[in-house]
Amino acid sequence: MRIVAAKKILKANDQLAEENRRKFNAAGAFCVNIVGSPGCGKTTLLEALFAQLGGTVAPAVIEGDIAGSIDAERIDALGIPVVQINTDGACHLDATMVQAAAEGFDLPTLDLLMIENVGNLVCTAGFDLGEHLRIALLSVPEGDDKLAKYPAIFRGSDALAITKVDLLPHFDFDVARVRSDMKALASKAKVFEVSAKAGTGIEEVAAWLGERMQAR
Ligand SMILES: Nc1nc2c(ncn2[C@@H]2O[C@H](COP(=O)(O)OP(=O)(O)OP(=O)(O)O)[C@@H](O)[C@H]2O)c(=O)[nH]1
Ligand SMILES: [Mg+2]
Repeated sequence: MRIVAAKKILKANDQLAEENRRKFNAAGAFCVNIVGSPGCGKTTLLEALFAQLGGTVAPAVIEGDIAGSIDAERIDALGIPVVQINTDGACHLDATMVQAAAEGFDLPTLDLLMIENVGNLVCTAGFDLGEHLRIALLSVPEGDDKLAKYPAIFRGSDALAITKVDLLPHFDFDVARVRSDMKALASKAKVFEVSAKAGTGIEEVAAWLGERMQAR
């Protein structure tokens, strides 16, 4: 009985996610769902990407956090429209939350809507938000075994950004293992090696994002 109820919730979420996607398509806004563990570098990557993209796109951000507005304040400081969602304990965003948050934007004026999901490698995997792309982040300090241990989130992603690669000299992190695990889980996904601190790999992510926006 409980399993049926959970399936119903997921089905309702999928329907709403499709509705969100239709709205984003109609408005010409490309939507990206950024997922990864707490502290893996999601907001820092967003900041670096926006610096790289400069004025070439009109972006906006939906920030998902259990509490507070720290990340939204960081995006607001860049002069980029942002809506903060507080999930009050829920460990992931869902399509209903994104629908409500998107009402805070004038969608037709946007090219790129970035959603920073709640930091979580498990629960975020099951919830389509209506995005066009999902980018998963794995930071070097988390360890190179995470794709093997938390496969779902990586399997459904269009790209993997290995973040904080400036820290590689300090950790036993095998990049080749992560690349090979990602190939097994999502053979078509792009893999980037990124350091927002050192500014490496950001250009490649921005270029790929631009290509995917053009291709849609
Ligand atoms: N060394 C290094 N540190 C980084 C890099 N990117 C982010 N950090 C640090 O990692 C910490 C967390 O970064 P955030 O961008 O806030 O991480 P987040 O994934 O948005 O965190 P939550 O939203 O809380 O889940 C901060 O102390 C950053 O300065 C990087 O490329 N290299
Ligand atoms: Mg963040």
